[in-house]
Amino acid sequence: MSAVAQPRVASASAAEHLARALSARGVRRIFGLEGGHVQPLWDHAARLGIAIVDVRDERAAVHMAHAHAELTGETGVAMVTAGPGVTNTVTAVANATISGVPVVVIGGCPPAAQEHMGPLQGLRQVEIMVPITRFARTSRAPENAVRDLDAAFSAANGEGGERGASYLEFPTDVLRGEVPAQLVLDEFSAPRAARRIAPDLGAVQAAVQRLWSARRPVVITGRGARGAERELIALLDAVGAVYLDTQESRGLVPDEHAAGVGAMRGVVMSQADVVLTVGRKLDYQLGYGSPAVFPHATFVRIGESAAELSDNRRGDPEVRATPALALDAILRAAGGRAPATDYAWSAGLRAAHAQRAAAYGAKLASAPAGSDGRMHPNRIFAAIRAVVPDDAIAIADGGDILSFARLGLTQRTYLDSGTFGCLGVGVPFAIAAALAQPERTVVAVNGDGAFGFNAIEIDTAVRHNARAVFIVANNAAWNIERYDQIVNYDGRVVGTELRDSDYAGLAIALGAHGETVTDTDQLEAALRRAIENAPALLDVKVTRDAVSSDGGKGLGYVPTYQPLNAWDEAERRRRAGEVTE
Ligand SMILES: Cc1ncc(C[n+]2csc(CCOP(=O)(O)OP(=O)(O)O)c2C)c(N)n1
Ligand SMILES: [Mg+2]
Repeated sequence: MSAVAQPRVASASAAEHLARALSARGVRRIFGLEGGHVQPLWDHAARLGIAIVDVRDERAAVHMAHAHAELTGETGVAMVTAGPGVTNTVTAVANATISGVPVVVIGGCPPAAQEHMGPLQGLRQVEIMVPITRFARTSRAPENAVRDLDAAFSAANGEGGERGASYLEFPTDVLRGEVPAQLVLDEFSAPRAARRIAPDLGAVQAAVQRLWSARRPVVITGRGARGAERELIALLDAVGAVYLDTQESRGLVPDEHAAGVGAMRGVVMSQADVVLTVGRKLDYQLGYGSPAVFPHATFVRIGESAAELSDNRRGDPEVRATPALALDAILRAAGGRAPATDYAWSAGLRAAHAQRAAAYGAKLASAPAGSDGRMHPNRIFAAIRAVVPDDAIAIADGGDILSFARLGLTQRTYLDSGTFGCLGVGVPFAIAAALAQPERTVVAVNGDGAFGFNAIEIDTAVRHNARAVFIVANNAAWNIERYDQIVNYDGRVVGTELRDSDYAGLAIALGAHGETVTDTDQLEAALRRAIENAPALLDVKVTRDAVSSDGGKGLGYVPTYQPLNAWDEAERRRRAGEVTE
């Protein structure tokens, strides 16, 4: 076959090549805030029909790119201008990296001829971004711009490491630089298939040995397990293991599945003899895997990266692989082998779980008002259970309210403030969700404190017709912190009270539908109207008196060794040489 020369554009600016590369990669939407430094690329992206979601603060753009990536499986893309445009993204960039979500942030910076001369919006931005990204680079040669963009996408998607945010900046003169078409290789803008790492067979056999000889096996999943639903369920069935999900992997295994024992989390952790982690770090949410929290357990670990395989507790074995492939290989290697699982133990846990979960659900709708006469926050979740479909996208952000939401919301698609505890994600996450999947209902439950960070983005929701429902659980306080001051600092409440502001009025002023709800009887109807008239906000006046699970367990206090008081005490006993039972 003889090579046929393809017709090519003779030459174009780096900005035009970059816009084409983004389009060729399948990028259909960019979140950002304009500035002259990035305008050449902004303009070419728009000319190619890439939708630009223009926000009011760059942090929100990166939160939106994060949620977009979470919900679509694509790489989220944000574009921000030099200087404050870049520094405004820091919190959201760190959050994406800590959450392991692939986001590419494209920044601007001054032209080379002005470098070190005191230019407008000049700053050593890459140095700020290095510790909070997987990749941070200035692209200095126009002919390498598309290659650098490809490298940023690869790093964000975890090629050779963990997933997270990439930061790539272009000086404005580089964006304007002309690049002959033959210098831009197609391979740098070709979409890539998701990475798949096959397991080592020795490790697979060792995992079978461990799992099939366990008496009390527990499987715990994290973000890395997404995409392995089928294999995960098959393994749970084959081993008869019980299952704990975490917020990162919510919805992987349906609630009805016989392995689910989420309401018995503490008991399960204290009794397990073999714990299989799948794509999950043993971070603070899992007591760092400490023997104080898992006194009888050894660990088997499956994951693609070191962080999921060996943080805090070593696995025996550690199966480094894409979880779906590892689980599948384990199942094949086990064949029809009978597990040693104590089925009376797992059945007992399951029954106790079912009873607890049902009792919890039944109590939501009768949760008592506080001494201030305001409703219990759980009334919000009773109304959501009654009105919002299970296939909706649920989002939670805040302190106490996040703790209530984790138990109150039942939707399988769920996003929240995450391990970074990143207050402020609720509004931008909901907007990106509504834009990515306009056919689904999107409900975000926010504390009044958390809501404030990105409240102005309701303006963005209105301008882009992002039909999300924002619920503000308004207790006029940063309440989980206020509770900590009351309990642990002799009641000296300082800087944790807020105004009982009119958030419905705020939403209306920004062009959205807004209602204040003070009466529990009005909640369901108001929620229906909000869904109908979205974008919409419900300002629900809730009591400060309700103590959340996180608040009650000491999360706000920040104990020394562990995130929760009970685990911290167990850790102290372990350090003192006492035996934990
Ligand atoms: C950006 C940020 N600032 C501060 C905190 C500390 N913090 C955690 S929860 C919380 C209170 C949140 O208040 P609100 O959103 O109103 O929820 P509530 O506890 O009142 O339900 C604070 C200040 C944080 N996690 N993130
Ligand atoms: Mg509050």
